[in-house]
Amino acid sequence: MGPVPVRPSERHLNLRPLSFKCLSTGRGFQGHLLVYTPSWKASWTRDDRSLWAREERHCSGPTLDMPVPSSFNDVGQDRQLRSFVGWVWYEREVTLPQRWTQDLGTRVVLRIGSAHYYAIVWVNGVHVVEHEGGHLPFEADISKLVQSGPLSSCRITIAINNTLTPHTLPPGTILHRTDTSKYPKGYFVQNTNFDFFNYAGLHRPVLLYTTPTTYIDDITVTTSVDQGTGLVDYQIFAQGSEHFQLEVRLLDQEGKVVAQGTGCRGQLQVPNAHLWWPYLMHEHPAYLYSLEVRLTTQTAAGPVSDFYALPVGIRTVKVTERQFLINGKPFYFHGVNKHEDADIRGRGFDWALLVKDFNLLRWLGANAFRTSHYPYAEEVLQLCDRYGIVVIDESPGVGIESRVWAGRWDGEREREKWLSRVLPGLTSLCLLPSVDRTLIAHTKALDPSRPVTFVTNSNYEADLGAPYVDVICVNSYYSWYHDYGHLEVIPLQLATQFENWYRTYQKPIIQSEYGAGAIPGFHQDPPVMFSEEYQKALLQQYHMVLDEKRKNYVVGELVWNFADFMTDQAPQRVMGNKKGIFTRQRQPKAAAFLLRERYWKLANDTQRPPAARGSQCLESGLFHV
Ligand code: BDP
Repeated sequence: MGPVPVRPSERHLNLRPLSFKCLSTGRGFQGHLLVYTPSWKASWTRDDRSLWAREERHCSGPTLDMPVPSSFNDVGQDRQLRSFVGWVWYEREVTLPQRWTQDLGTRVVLRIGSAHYYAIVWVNGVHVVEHEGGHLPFEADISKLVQSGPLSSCRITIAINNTLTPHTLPPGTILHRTDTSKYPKGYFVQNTNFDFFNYAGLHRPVLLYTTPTTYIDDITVTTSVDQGTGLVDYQIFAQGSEHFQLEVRLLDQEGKVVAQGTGCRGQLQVPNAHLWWPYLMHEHPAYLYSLEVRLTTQTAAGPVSDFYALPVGIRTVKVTERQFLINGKPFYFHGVNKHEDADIRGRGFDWALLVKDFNLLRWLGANAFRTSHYPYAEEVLQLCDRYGIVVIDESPGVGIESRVWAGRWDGEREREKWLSRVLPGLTSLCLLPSVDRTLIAHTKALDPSRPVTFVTNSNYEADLGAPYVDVICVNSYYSWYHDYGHLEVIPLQLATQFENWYRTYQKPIIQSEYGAGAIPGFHQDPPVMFSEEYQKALLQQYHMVLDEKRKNYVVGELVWNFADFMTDQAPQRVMGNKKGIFTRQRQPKAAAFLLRERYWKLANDTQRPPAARGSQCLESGLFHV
């Protein structure tokens, strides 16, 4: 087992997951998924982690029932569990189908959607993989382990450490309190430099699936358009053998094959392509083709296939000095910043919550959101493709301190390692002069078809990231974090903000955050801070300036925040951050109705397709007034 970099404490917590849930990976043919029913026991203890790896859990004390996916923090009644920092143990035993364990032509994979923050995984007591970073999936081929013995059962053990250090993403520090007149011996707290609760656990689905031993490992697709013909460039990465055939077909929404090819790399051409449009920009938005990839290998037992179907939207995204263009047409972002956050489940993935959030986005008329402050579950992005929502996808680099990361920037290997963790998004980074250029260049090399941005709070004169980005994203909290209560200064301050940034960089600007806290049910007129009226009035002051500047170079507005969310406890936070326009339970505050009216008006004014103008409210519910 490799070294574990984060070991602040000897505290351990043992959890049994409720169920490793499964979801469709899109695999047909030989792909199989196991869905497990709940079977578990639980409680927690401080204990030696080697006990679990040695199968001596009976010595480790009681364990606690634990659902997966979920954060562990809010499901219990124990105060220590809520703010626990250290190693947490998950385990469950599953029975595999016979073919999985006996057919050596089957590859069995354990996939973990996300484990926050550092994870070590064992299968049947054998260490299989370690992973750092709480927001991206990872997997391990466990075929050898489950196919080597007579057992058809498989014991999955996952140890997670949620400690954040100056070298994690996001970073944090452990503060040791050594004054024994105030704190017990060994007392420490986790300190963070960001404004959301450090939820931890198995946050996304954990699943087992199979492929043949020669399989499709990855598919990269980029699209462009040439005079109405959609161009779909694909690259397929296969593993397991060099002898295979690859067939590629592109199907439209009626299931008709519109283009096909062979081999690992190629271009499919689609005459009169249906383009993918954001849902308020076209009468038939979010059009997705299906790219079907079939890999076939000849074996002694006959041909064996692996198969994957990937939804593909054909679209182009470009930026000019004043505009953000989708398929060559100006796009204005009217949306929200979000968090993966809800009652009880914390940051745990939940389909019901996700679908509710998407219904609220449509109710609002929001056409975009930012995945503040980390990459979200892939199911979220897939739904955006299906609903026609534009995403600003953020890296987990919020709160990085330049001086700490500067020291880590030596050497090519270290740089590559760091980049791979910071990507796929590139926002909210406190960038260094040398790092930002390299990071942005690296991001663009990975995907030249997408613009790159960086969300800044800083002064236009002091900013180090703006020269290298395609779009400038600026946050400001006028009349909230200063000039408390003085809403009348917003128009002047905001107009000055935009003018300074545009004069300096001549790039399109998005107001990437603005907002005010409102405790639901608090009313005061004339408005005072924390009342619903103040939140509404502050947004209105911003809107006056946005309406003026969007005629020139402002290409979007994203309110902070979609919903109230949990933070660390602090005197300026009232059971979390209350800048949501919805409550944490997804009920509208007064500001939500204001934004709803505004966003539908913006949709009608700026993006409504000509054919739909004039009708008050289409059957499809796409356009409201
Ligand atoms: C912004 C941060 C965000 C905070 C917000 C606030 O990006 O994470 O929650 O301020 O203070 O600058 O509400």
